[in-house]
Amino acid sequence: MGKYWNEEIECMSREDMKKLQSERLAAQVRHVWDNVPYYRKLMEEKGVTPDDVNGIEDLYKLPFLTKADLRDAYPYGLLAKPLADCVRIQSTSGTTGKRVVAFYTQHDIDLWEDCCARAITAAGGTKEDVCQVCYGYGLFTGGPGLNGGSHKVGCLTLPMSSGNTERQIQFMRDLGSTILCCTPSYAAYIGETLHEMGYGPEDIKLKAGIFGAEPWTEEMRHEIERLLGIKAYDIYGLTETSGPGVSFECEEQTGMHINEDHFIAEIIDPDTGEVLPEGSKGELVFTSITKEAFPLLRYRTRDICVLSRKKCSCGRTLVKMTKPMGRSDDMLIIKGVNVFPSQIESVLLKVSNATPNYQIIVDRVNNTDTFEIRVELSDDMLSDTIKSIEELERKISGDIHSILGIKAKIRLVEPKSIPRSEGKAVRVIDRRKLV
Ligand code: DLL
Repeated sequence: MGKYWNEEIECMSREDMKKLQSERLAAQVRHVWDNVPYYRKLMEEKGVTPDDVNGIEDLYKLPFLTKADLRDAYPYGLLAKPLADCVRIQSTSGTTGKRVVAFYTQHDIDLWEDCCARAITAAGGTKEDVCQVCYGYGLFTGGPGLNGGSHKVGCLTLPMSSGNTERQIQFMRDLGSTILCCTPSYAAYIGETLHEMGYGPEDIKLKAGIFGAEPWTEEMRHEIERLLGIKAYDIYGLTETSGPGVSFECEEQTGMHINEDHFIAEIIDPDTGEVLPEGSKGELVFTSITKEAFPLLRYRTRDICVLSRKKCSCGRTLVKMTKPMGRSDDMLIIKGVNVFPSQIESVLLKVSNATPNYQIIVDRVNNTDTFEIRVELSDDMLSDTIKSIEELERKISGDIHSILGIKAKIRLVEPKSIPRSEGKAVRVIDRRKLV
């Protein structure tokens, strides 16, 4: 096996790629028109039919799809295949409606895993490798996606999931793991723990890591590379478009190649929706042209980045995206989990004696996210015993954990102690420097 997983596609000429995308787009538009009443309605509202979309030059005619549409159509409204043909769901954290539930046929799983296999190959992976996957398994797409990609490449796959870091290191040493897949913050934590246990890069066989699902800086890349003695590659994706593997980094480490045979990328102005020329910074929009069960057209990711077609030294011709430079909505990614302030608000509103005055404070200490929620007590709670205040803290903490799957430190504070704002409330203080 060479340096590409699928050389024909990854190094395809622009002309051939456009032709392939155009054919697939036209077929995909017809597929959703025929099978998804929700799409048909959106298209009718915009006065466009499948006959109007013959190639990628017609893409702009299609309506955008947003998270709000996913919410409206939850859970089955965007399904384009009979449920009997679907074999899997994956999902993001969150309460009903905020949660994204994506459906896959076996064909969709194969394509997704193929995208992950490209990423692993680009990081130097072959069937000789031992690939330790420490992304979460379960509803989160990280574990299942990289696990499937690793199988395809033929690596010996260690389906570790996250947590129990000393055991991770023990397996890494005993089984000679050569590739590590996890969030960048967990990679840094594994690196620190390795050193705390008295080992260094010379005591492990790791050569590469494939890290994504959350923003990370070049400084963090260098730190992880130093701690673990590896080359660290970025990988990007989102549940809505299948999961990790929408784009991946090559050895040049200057952005992620988008798997354009499956996803057409556009950059738009987040305020006006206008399509921006190549090289502009704006919101990334994806159209999935090969997925059967949950094919999103012109899906607004809310991730802000830049696309580039500058020639890459790796030989791939797939367009590259920069690391996401921020979001055009208020979503935070804390410990790899997508968190909307409104999810926290909905928990507080259900808990009596807490007020909906709150502030989320996020920081990164030793490469690990910290997550604190300050909540104002109501006046009548002030006279309560410490015991009942502690109980309230525990209740909020438990509810947040069950919705988001991560723990927050809850601090109950005096009434009126959270600064009031004259405009939009400042709900989030993010002290991490991620870009
Ligand atoms: O995070 C899928 C994934 C798993 C990607 C494993 C890479 C590795 P979601 O939980 O739906 O899916 O979150 C998607 O995470 O819109 C970005 O804002 C952010 N994100 C994903 N990858 C990166 C990255 C998975 N490499 C959201 N750098 C996306 C920065 C990333 N942000």
